[in-house]
Amino acid sequence: MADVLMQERALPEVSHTDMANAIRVLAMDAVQKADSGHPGMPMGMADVATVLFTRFLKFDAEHPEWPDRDRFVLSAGHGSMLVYALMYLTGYPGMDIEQLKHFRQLDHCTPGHPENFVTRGVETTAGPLGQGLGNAVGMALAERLLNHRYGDGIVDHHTYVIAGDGCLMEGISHEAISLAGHLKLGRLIVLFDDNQISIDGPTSLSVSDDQLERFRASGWHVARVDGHDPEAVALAIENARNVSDRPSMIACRTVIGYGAPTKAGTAATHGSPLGAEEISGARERLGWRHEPFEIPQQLLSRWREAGVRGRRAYDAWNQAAKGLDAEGRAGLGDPIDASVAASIKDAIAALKADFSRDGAKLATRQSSQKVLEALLPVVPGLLGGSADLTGSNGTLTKQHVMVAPPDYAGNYVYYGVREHGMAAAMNGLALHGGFVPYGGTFLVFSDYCRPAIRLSALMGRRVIYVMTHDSIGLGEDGPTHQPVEHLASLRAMPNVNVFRPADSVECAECWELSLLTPSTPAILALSRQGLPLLRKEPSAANLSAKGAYVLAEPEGGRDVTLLATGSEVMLAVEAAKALAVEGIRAAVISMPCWELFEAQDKAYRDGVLGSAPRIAIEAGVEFGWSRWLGPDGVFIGMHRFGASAPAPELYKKFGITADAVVAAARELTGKR
Ligand SMILES: Cc1ncc(C[n+]2csc(CCOP(=O)(O)OP(=O)(O)O)c2C)c(N)n1
Repeated sequence: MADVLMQERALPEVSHTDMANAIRVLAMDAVQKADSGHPGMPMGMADVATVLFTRFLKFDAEHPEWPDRDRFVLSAGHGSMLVYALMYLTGYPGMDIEQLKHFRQLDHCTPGHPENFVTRGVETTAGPLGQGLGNAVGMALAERLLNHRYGDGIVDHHTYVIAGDGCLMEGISHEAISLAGHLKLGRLIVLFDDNQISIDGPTSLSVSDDQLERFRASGWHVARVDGHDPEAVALAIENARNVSDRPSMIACRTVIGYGAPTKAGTAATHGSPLGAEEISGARERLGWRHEPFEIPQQLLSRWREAGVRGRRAYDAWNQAAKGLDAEGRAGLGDPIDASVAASIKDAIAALKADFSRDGAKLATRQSSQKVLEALLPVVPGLLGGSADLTGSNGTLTKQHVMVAPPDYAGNYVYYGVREHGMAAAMNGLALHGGFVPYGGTFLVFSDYCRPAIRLSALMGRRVIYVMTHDSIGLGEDGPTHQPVEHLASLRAMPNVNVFRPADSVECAECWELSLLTPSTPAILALSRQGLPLLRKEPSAANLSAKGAYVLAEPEGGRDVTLLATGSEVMLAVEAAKALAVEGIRAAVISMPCWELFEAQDKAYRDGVLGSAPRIAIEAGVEFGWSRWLGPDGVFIGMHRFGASAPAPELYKKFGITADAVVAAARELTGKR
């Protein structure tokens, strides 16, 4: 190995190996300086990455937001130094050598794992293994859908992924691979870092899959190459690019920590600094005579040339894009520009008036479907779907067309029973630009989406989770399907708006808020069972926008305040009426979104909550309610898992009734 490296170094011209070695030394030196990190993977995949970035990847380092760039996803995010080294070498804005010297340090753009919201040019946040692969499926799907809408002149790019053994061991990889194969995503190319090592040691300790057969079985084109043979890697990528009807996976056999004299090929290089002695030995083996963080000018120039390789394509694209109108341009980025936002508001206002006039009792999942009927014509970027619960979730409308590869004319994805894959793909769709993805499943299965929901939140992406069957109110399916802790657990996650509308009008308002909040994902927790219309007075204002509001205020001051969300607001209304007969003055507060309420100023919150004793009603667990109830409040809800029975019986059995609220109010106010 060293002989070959030395021989190439002797050539006057900058060789492939010199270029790859630049990545290797930057990775090992940065990890050493940080005293933490993962040098092995970048050192092992340096050859593959060099081939990709110098010969294939369509990008212009100076313009990381170019909509028609190839997407590069490092799913094996622990190898983040690979991306940072590539970005520095090719000349991405802001990625100077100081950033590499401050790898993993506060206020620098080189965090431990790649974060798209920290580092300009990083496509996605990757760290939880397999998520990047799942995102890439969404990105590659977005490309095909936009290609259909815009044509090759505007949208024509590939999505490349580097995934490791860990990514492929994760369950999500199955869903992602299966979905990509089904969707025939021919522009998706996965470079598998087949180094046969993970943290615990050789992968033979824990996995015996034939990965090539596995991908092949899901309809992929597959190949195996020596990941240190640049020509073989190049040929494999070339071949993969020529396969248009299937995604491709290239298993690149590599040596983890390539170049390290004693640790190469072992788990010791995976996640720890190599140490001064090993690094000096690696320098020797690689024939690298330069100081840490010093890249010789000639070599840096060659890399910078790679960074501008795409300039002509970039210029040509800009020329072609001049033909696009404002709507066309918006359709490649955030599809909700000011004019679409205005149309959304108009459509929602009209629909709310209809709902109020009509007065129908509807499950909020049905209201949501009606909202979608109204929204689809005004938001061309809305991309619907469900994880095999289309009819139950109400996610499909008459205006939807199924995405049916190789025809990408559609706007509805049958994600199949792949909740996790759906959620990760939706992140990719949202990251790519051009789409506002929404996808349905039962609220209880938000657990199956949770790692991806967390990344929607962390990355600040507008992904809308349509989660129906939101409580024991789903009835006979029983406790496995009845979420009780889910609202609380989702509310615990930062930067997620958990909406639980009480009726059709609130449902429309919550959809509007979900769409008009670009940096926060939304969970729409919707009922299976019919709910009466509570907002009978038409109001143009979006009352849900403040998260909670006074739905009914008694005359002459409050004796008690009833707080409720979703299907339990009607119980609060009923109880308030019964209490009024007894002379107990109860206010009803609807709280469709705690997060938005929390964001209001104290005066507003205090005004809504009032100073009277409080009762909260929600068919979920109490966890979290204490912040609104105060020390003396009473919670009426679930204290255990549910049961299988018709919904009205369950509400009775678990004591979530207007009568129970009335009794609690009498007790609390001392008025019996
Ligand atoms: C979901 C998840 N589980 C666990 C980890 C911790 N982790 C980081 S890297 C890694 C091993 C990955 O092995 P491999 O993909 O072969 O990477 P390599 O050793 O080749 O760098 C693990 C378990 C993680 N990042 N994400």
